[in-house]
Amino acid sequence: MSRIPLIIDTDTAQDDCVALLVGLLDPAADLRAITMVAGNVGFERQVLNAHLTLSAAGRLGEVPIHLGCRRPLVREWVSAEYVHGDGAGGLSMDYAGLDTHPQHGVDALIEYAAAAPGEITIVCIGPLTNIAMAAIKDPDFVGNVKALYIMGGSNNARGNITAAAEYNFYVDPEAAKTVFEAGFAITVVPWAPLVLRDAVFDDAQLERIARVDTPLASFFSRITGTTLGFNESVGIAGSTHPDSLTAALLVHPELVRSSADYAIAIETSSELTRGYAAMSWGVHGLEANATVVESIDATAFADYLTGLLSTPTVQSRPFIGGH
Ligand SMILES: [Ca+2]
Repeated sequence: MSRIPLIIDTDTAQDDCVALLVGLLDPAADLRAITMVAGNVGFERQVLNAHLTLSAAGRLGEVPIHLGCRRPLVREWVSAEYVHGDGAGGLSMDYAGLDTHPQHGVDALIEYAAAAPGEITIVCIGPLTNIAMAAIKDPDFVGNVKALYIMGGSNNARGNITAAAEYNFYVDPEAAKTVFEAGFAITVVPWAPLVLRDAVFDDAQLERIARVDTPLASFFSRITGTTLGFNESVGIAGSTHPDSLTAALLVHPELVRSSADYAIAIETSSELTRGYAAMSWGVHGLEANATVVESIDATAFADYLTGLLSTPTVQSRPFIGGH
């Protein structure tokens, strides 16, 4: 079986961790590196969450973590800590001796892509700052990357951080605009309606995972548990899995039921609709620049993640903390 080479560009909290598990544990995935971008929770916290996830997968120290941009291109960083807490459900471990890679995340993206032109796909599950910076810094970057799988925006549907905008594009709209105008081959996994309809795990599904008697399933239950109260407060009945879905669709495109080409543009000048992704579906005379996933096999996706979490692993280091 040929494995799919990928890099995950992440603001590691909650479902980002699950997306990392897809890259780390799916036999069809060849996760070459993790690059960190400012997003969900504090930057250093995100790095710890990545280490925790590598440990949960029994792969601590095996995949390099490169630190990327610590704030958006133009704007002040906007936290989502009110949603995610620390992003790891209060888990901790002994971090002694754990290092991140000395090379900057933007340079790492450029180098990995240049070393294997046309082969590497980047799964982008945070604000697009690092990707925009790489495209600005190296004119060959766009051509060297095989594809971007981007979690962001909504397809003519509601946002999350505002009525108009989804968090990743809202935090760094200038970066998102740069990326969508750069000429990458892009697949988009939008927040709504796709994730809200097809990638929410309700109580029954979460209980099914909790019954999977593996350390990974316990890790999953712990890190997703913290957002359930917040989700309920905003009318979402369960845990949301936008980031793990994005990684899963790269590795298992058969999960996609329908997708279509769109012309996507990002709003950067309005405060009211900051970060809004206008997704034009082909009737406005605009040139398409992305494929948008419109529906997936939700049952197969839930089965896939449940199966992944059934993987027997031995944690690299034991977790400290717990209920
Ligand atoms: Ca994320």
